[in-house]
Amino acid sequence: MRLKGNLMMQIFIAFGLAIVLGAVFGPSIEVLQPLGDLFLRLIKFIIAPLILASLVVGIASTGDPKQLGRIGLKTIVFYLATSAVAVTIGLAFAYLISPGKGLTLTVPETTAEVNETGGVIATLLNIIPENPFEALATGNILQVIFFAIFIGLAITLVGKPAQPVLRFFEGFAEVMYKITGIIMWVAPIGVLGLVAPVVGQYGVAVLMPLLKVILAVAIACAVHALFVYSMLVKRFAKISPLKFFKGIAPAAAVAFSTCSSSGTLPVTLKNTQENLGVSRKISSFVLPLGATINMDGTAIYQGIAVVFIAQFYGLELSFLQLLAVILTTVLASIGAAGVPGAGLVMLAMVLTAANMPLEGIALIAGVDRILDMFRTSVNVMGDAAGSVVVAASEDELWVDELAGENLLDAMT
Ligand code: DAS
Repeated sequence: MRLKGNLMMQIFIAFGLAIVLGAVFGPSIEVLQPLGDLFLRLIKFIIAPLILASLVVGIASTGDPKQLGRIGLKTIVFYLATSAVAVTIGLAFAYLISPGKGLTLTVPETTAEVNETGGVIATLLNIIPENPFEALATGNILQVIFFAIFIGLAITLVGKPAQPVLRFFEGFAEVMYKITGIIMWVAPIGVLGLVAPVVGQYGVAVLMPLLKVILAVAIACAVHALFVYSMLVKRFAKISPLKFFKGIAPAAAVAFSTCSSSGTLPVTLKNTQENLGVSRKISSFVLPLGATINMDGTAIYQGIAVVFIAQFYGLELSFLQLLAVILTTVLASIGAAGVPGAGLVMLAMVLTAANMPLEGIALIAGVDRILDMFRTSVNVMGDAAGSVVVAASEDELWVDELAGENLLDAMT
């Protein structure tokens, strides 16, 4: 079942309704929260089996280790490069808008549990699962990817005797895609249940002092997506930016509502395959990797948050400190998981690396959920742009064939 335009329309109507209900009923609108939690749990429960099945099939369909290495390298280079550009855009907008200048804020107690995310080495080692079934049970995306790659490669090495195993995973993947399609019917209700309580909780009084930060993050995210991704998909995949953004809109909307790149994965997989023509092999490898190690929106947020905190405390950031911010942000995004609030935890690492006061986190933690909506949306669009560009470079982008179908679809 294709994500038809009317589903997108329903999601946008749900957004509008959520904002109105949140503004009118305030915090009491949190009665809708269970609808959001229901949707979030539904898409989370299919992530691990969906990635396992689609990635095993994807790898086994060629199982060429050389191609796999090439795809992996292209993916990682694309993600690190766009994250470095993103944090630089964030820093630029922070100096342009100066959200921290002349602000008087009572610094609330630091409520955010700022536990360190592992370093890069620990993160890379942690990719190898000690128990693959535990990785599936706990939804450890990177470990599931590792497990799936090994199974896929081993199926090709074993050859004919392993065909029943491949057939099983092919059927399992079809079943998981069908379940994803069914769950997407709940998306509009889920969006309503996730967004309305957030709007109801943040009265204007809370938002006003930090409105400049929210605007800085929103504008920088929009500029990054509209310029960087448009240029990349047009230049390297010959896809029109309008088609790209229209194709990935459902996933961006789910990311905005759930604040979880990993949670949005089933929708990102579906959108890139069905609307943008990315092959299952490329999408099921590049997207789960991106949901974990690629966070352009978060990188933008780090740049803005660091400058905001420096300005609030009247600190001047040296060039070396800015360089430390860029490097730590790019590396820290590898270690951060695609879950709500990951960026706030990363901010602790970035502030420490830039020798800045950790208390600054308390200044911005209050509106983190709103900032997380923008950054997660861009994270997911960045993952999708990566899958489109890598697929095009591997000649596995079938957008032309899709064009006819989409046209037909549009006419029905
Ligand atoms: N919510 C995170 C994600 O899912 C991003 C962040 O917290 O910065 O990508």
